[in-house]
Amino acid sequence: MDPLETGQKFSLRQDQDLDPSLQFLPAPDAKKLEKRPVRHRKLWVAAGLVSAAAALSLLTGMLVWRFHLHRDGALKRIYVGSMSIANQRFLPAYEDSGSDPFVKMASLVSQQLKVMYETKAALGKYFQRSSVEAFSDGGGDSVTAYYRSEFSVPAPQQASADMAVQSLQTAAGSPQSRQGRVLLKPQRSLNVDAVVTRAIDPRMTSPSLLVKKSFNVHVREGGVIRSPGFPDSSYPSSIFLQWRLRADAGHRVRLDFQKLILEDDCQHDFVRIYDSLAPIEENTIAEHCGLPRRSLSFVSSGNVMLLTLVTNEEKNFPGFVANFSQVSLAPPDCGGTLSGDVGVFSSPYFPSSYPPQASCVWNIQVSKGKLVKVKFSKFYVGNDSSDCSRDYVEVNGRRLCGAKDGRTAVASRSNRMTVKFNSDWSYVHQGFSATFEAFIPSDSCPGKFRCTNGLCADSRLRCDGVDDCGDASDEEDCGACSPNAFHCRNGHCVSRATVCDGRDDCIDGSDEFKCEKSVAMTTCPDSSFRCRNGRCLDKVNPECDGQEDCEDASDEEACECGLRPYRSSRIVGGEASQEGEWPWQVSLQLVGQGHACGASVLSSRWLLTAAHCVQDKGSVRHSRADQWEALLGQRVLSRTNEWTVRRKVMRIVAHRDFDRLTFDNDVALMELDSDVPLNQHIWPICLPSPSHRFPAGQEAWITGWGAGREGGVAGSILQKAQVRIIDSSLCNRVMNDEVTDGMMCAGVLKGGVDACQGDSGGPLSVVNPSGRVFLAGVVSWGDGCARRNKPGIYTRVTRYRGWIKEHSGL
Ligand code: 4AZ
Repeated sequence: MDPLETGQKFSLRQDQDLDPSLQFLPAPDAKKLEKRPVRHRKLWVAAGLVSAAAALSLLTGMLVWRFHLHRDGALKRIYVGSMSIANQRFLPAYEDSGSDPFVKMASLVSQQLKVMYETKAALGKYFQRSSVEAFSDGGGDSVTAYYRSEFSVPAPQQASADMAVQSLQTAAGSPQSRQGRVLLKPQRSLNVDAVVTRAIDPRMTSPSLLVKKSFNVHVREGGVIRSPGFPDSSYPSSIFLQWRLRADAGHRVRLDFQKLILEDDCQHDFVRIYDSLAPIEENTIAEHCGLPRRSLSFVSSGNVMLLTLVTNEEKNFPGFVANFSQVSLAPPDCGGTLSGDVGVFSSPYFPSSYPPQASCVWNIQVSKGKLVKVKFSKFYVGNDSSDCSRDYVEVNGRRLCGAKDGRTAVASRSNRMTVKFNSDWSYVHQGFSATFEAFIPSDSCPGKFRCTNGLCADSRLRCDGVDDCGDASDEEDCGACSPNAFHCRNGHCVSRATVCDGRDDCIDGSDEFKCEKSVAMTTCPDSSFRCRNGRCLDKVNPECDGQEDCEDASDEEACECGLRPYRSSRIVGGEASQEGEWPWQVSLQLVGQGHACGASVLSSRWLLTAAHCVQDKGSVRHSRADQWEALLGQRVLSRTNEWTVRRKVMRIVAHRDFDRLTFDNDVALMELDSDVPLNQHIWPICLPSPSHRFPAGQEAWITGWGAGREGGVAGSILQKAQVRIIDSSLCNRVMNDEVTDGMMCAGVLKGGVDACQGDSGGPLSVVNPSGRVFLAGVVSWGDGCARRNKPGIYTRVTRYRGWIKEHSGL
């Protein structure tokens, strides 16, 4: 099947209106590539090279001429635009570019454009042709046309041509809009209300784009769009695809990306979303590449949206899958009167991005005698600028914009407050979520710490070494804890009454470390997940599964881990891994000696490895941080590249109860000397909660540069192999009862697949049903490698979750 036509629920129709000559380059003639007898080979090779070079230069020349340089050194300049036409009713046939009404209307629009361009000296003489690509229902009695116009402009005149095109911009009601109407003979004229025309993004007309396709999608019934091949193969290179999404009149288009993983560099591969059916820069809603962190959910301002995908480099990335639907034009949460002494409100469609051209006003009124405080728990509104002139929130006349942390708050001087939200034409963000509450001026922080700036901070965050107020007033006067307070390991002071109450009051758990079970009343059973507020959940593996199961959402916190940007996915019995397949894999290297052990990335600062890797052996001081370097983002050890990161190790924390004889507690943390950038090649793996279950039989992956067979040598390409978790009592039977509670077994009992020397410290990775990867184990030991009935033994990470938190804060 054509990979460009897979996975689409809607009917695909390739538009004819894109330049057909841009679709495919001629395939090489296979016969010419046939082998010749040996004695003539040199001659043929020489002749072949000459003719290939000639053909190549001819082809290059033609392409350059075709796409850029015309006869007189003029450059092809393409503009795209939209035209709003009043007094025309939208016909369903306008969605079909082959229909008569479409063709007739398109011809009128093209004529109108030609006349418009001819009014400008800097344009008329260079104009070549226009093509109308689509129409949409403009609401009321109006139709919007989307077009593309080609000019052949001498290089020095380009800037003036761009300006002339911009000066054609008209808006409804402006004096120029009437000009547009009288340009054609009255009986053939279009009543043009507004015109926007802009130079097209040059990345979309690059001569290297071999395939260009357009798809028309009506979003009424909802459905899915996938990039070609998703999720089975990576998307092709050198393509330009666009999906024109239309909703019914009186509705908006909503597009929710479930996954989007493209190459990091937006100059090469990107998706762009437009609040229009033409790729007009001014109507850009968002552009994304790489692995975006924020919400990827968009709503249009009207009933159309354009999604474009441009790819360029041949690289191995999965692409995207997105759901589309339509929502009613009136946002459910845009302005109104808010009364009562406490409440919540948010930007339209939050947590989706707000639509362009939105404007909402909330009037908050609390009881007489009280004041209003509005606190923004999330705030991503436009870009930070001094005047906040584009997208902004205005509170009591003061504008806020940009990204703000959850401590942004504004208080009123009366019992009323007005909050306005405004978004402009382009580039949207996630928006805001806010709470308001009434307060009595003298006690503005009931039960909390009052910061000098008027904000209220959780009392438990006082003196924790972190500026929680924003003005650091919660970190002032932080001496020792008062006599009746408990001193947490992280420096917090909490009430002694909270020690061993089953709640993590210190935030680092240290008030719950040394508690008798009977005292810790709300400790959860081993099998259930404990929310931060102490609630026990019976759901299996609720952490980072995309559903908030705890009231305090603590099961979905810190869940950026375990995602693999690349789709496809010296170990014995393994195979070579692909670029970016195991972005948490680290090579721990002894200075001057090279690779010695594996490790896993837990964060931009911390790695997890095996304690036995960092033990001193006689005069060899492997426990010293300065003996080690960590190599991250690497696949082929001998070949570093632009994304490889080498870091010195600042600190090693080996488990103090590591037993050199039994290998019990074989776990160690390494702190890097500086943060590493997290990207498609370096990404943390998820740490499982203590209750996380990895049942026997579950598939897991081992990875490393260790020996390819018992007694063998280390390899250069990162190897991967699939194993299964093995039941502990069965494992103990075959391993002479040497497997402790802090260990787990994985492997293939019939032998042949295993970790081996040099893999130690590396990850045993388990992929959960949603594709997120958890660190089940750390490669620890075994009876040889890959022997029958001798599985690999791994440090059981769930057992050390508290220890990791205690020593790294993660
Ligand atoms: C090692 O020496 C080693 N078969 C690691 C894992 C295993 C054996 C040896 C498991 O680092």
